[in-house]
Amino acid sequence: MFNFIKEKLKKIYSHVTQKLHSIFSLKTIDEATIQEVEKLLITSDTGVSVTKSIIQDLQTAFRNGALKEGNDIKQLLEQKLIDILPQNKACESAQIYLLVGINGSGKTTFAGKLAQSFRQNNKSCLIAAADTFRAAAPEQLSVWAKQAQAELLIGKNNQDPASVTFDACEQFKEKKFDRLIIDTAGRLQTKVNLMKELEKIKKIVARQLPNHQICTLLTIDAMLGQNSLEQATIFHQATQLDGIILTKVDGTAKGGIVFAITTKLNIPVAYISYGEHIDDMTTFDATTYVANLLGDQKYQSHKQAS
Ligand SMILES: Nc1nc2c(ncn2[C@@H]2O[C@H](COP(=O)(O)OP(=O)(O)OP(=O)(O)O)[C@@H](O)[C@H]2O)c(=O)[nH]1
Ligand SMILES: [Mg+2]
Repeated sequence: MFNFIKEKLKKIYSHVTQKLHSIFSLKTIDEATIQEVEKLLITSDTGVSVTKSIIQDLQTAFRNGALKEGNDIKQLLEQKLIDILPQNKACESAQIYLLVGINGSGKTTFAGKLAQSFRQNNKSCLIAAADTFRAAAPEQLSVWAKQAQAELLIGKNNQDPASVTFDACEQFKEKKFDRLIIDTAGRLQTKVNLMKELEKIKKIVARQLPNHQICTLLTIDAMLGQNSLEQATIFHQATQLDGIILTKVDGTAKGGIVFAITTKLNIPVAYISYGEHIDDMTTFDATTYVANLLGDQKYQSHKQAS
């Protein structure tokens, strides 16, 4: 079933990019062309208010004679999309990374990828398995930790996640690690007690490691589109997010959600996660992201490439 949805999304993706490309190659354009762009932006989940503002700018430029052909639309659209995105300065000097998000949004996978990127930068890393809820979670994390050559701290079955975090902070200090990644259990934003648990984890870190910057990152599954806006809003209220990790960017047309989230909540996208290989991640760069969205470039999974 899931594969069916995935395939369907891939089809929408290629439909959007194909349509955009045919618009960009037009030698003459009219108001209807701009309406077509509007439809495609909405399809890719860019959101109504962002789309409206972009379309107004395109219409004004068209009426002033500044847009003559498809390529002019492309240039302006590209620039507008890049300008909307806030600069990615999230977590530049953080040592502690707290990963939060709904079930299955890609936290554990990203924990492995992040640890790998630290290793590549010669930073020693401890990963805390603060998901003590799902029995298979530590095992899954240990596979990633092994690959990234990171140390892993596993809590006891049903140990309070805040208590695992406490132990991790102690070990982090004692063994003088450079980075600490805390992987938490997936939770629905509507579960108040589970959201409070995140607050508790943050308090422990702030108390145990007061001189270290903590970066709270929310994993957003790019395939979920507009639903993610509500998730981000509530997680932000509960935990004061520093950045978004957009996951599963491989093969979806729903990447437009980034514009809706960043404009509404003013939280930067910090990372892009785009596959199941440990190297399938990158820090967010607006120009590359927009090129990817418009189909000029594709985040290439290392798995497919090898
Ligand atoms: N294609 C693709 N799949 C991904 C990506 N990130 C994660 N996945 C897959 O999505 C599924 C869920 O990923 P997890 O990392 O376990 O997600 P989680 O947020 O830790 O899940 P819970 O701990 O259950 O809340 C797994 O099958 C992953 O292989 C990605 O960037 N691209
Ligand atoms: Mg997990």
